[in-house]
Amino acid sequence: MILQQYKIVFAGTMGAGKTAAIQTISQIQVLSTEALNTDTAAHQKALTTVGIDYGEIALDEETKVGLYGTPGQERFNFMWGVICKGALGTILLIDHSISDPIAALNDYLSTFKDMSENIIIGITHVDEKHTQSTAIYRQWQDQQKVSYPVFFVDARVKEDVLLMVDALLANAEITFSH
Ligand SMILES: Nc1nc2c(ncn2[C@@H]2O[C@H](COP(=O)(O)OP(=O)(O)OP(=O)(O)O)[C@@H](O)[C@H]2O)c(=O)[nH]1
Ligand SMILES: [Mg+2]
Repeated sequence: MILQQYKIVFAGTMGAGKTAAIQTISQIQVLSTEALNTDTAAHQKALTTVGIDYGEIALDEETKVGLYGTPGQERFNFMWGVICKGALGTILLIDHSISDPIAALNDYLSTFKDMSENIIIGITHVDEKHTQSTAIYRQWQDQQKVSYPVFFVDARVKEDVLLMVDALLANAEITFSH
């Protein structure tokens, strides 16, 4: 019997792996709203989320987590607040392979911190060839007034995504239990 249902949100840059992350861990068939990508200047990929992704994972017999994916493109930012309502927290995914991931991180974080109190950051696409080192995130962390956990993950790898979900839920318990 399900006694508790939580909601968590996957947000972040276009192509970072929000839809992939939900597909990787969901125990139900993921409901996706992907359409042909017309913004190939922003990203080359064929499909992009234009509405919402929805998946589910059971933590135990009594606890279910709803997994909500946002569209990455800024033109859909009016939907972000709606999707974040009532969520335990947000996993912010940033694609390391884009030209300025730190600018993107600052940009998305400044928007999402007003909609979500509990945020953790996942840096994706670190397996690809890059000109920039991952040390930029350590430097970024050192400059923040609030400390945000940063994970280097591959959204296609189940253990990586589960690690972030666990971290977000653990953080939520700390944030919400008092
Ligand atoms: N090489 C590599 N590919 C990844 C990684 N994470 C995700 N991908 C792939 O990147 C592509 C884009 O991922 P999506 O899940 O569509 O990205 P999204 O964040 O949902 O993008 P939008 O819906 O357009 O905002 C997919 O082919 C994923 O399988 C990663 O860490 N490394
Ligand atoms: Mg998507």
